[in-house]
Amino acid sequence: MSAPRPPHAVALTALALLTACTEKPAAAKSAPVRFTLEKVADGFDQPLYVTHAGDGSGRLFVVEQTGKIRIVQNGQVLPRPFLDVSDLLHSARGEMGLLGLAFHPQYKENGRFFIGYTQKGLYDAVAELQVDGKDKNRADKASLRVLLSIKDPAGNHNGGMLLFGPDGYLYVGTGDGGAANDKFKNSRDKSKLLAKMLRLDVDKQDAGKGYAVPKTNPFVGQKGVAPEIWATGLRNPWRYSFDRKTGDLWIGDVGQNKYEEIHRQPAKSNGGEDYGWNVMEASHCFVPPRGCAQKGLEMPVAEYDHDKGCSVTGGYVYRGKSLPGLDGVYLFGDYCTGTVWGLFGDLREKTGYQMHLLAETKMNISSFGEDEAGELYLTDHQKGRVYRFAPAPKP
Ligand SMILES: [Ca+2]
Ligand SMILES: [Ca+2]
Repeated sequence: MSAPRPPHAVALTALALLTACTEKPAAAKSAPVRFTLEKVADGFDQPLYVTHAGDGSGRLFVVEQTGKIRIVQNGQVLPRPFLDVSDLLHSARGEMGLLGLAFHPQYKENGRFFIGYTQKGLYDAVAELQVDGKDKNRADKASLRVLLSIKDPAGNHNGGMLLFGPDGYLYVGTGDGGAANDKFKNSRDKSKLLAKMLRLDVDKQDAGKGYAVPKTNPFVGQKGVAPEIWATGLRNPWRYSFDRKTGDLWIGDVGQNKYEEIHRQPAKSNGGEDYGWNVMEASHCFVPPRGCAQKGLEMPVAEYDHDKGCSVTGGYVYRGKSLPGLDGVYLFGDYCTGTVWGLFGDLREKTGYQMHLLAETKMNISSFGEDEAGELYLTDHQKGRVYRFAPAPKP
């Protein structure tokens, strides 16, 4: 997420019909993909994530940057928030605030969930909480326990996304600290937890830590390397997701001056990838601007330049039922322009995807999200709304 856009962003048209324009459709996806963005709920205060608890309740949980988690049940926003941690935030301005939420894979049985936020004193924090024992629509705030707290040198690039992988481990994306150009030199430094994807076991605890390091993490045992690291060379992996069918990890990494990028990590990866920052910005040399050392760096699978946006919001490979034309398509968007793109083709191949424009929403797309059934949503940060990708009405 980058600087918020001015509040005059154009509203979606009344019909809200966004017919996908697949200019050169891939052979397997030759039919035009028609969908609409259906408003699910509004009145949120800077929403930046929407997810579900995986407990069969059908509830949606909407994260507000200013510190509350709200529940949408049967189309209604419950009056009382699930949680309010606004008093724990360093700030909710710019890129700081309550930034992430992940429910434990066994949430239904154990009531455990995790939040990512900018903690007082400017730390990037991960905390665990429990649901209230008597009220499933309330968290027990007194249960809050900080697992991880990383001192952050600047107010931007704070990561914040939390996500459980198919392996049951928690993936924690961290920004490079902030300012610009990786000024704080975190991206190339494997002794630092910033500018990384971390992988934690939250079902165990190592001595002196709020979590355990999985023994299969790629740098375990290497001198001078933080064993929490799963992958390196990220600038601000603001939103990422696992394909619920293949287990591939898709990372939207926010760029600096010129390029926004998407990385795909195959499900069979053992970790240790270097996603390039700050040697490269997307597939272009950054330090130095020409002739940079590219050996061993992973290239993005998709990118766009700043003529088309300013800050990528990573999305999801669509695996829902309501839009068969989008099955297996990776959707993502831009925070500033509200553009939504899709990657079509065989996404398990290394290259050869076709990137197509799907919609020009004019929204400030702060996140995409899924419900339990795999239906896809997005959050409009400035207007405070949550939308669902739904079939378009018959013409
Ligand atoms: Ca920062
Ligand atoms: Ca990269």
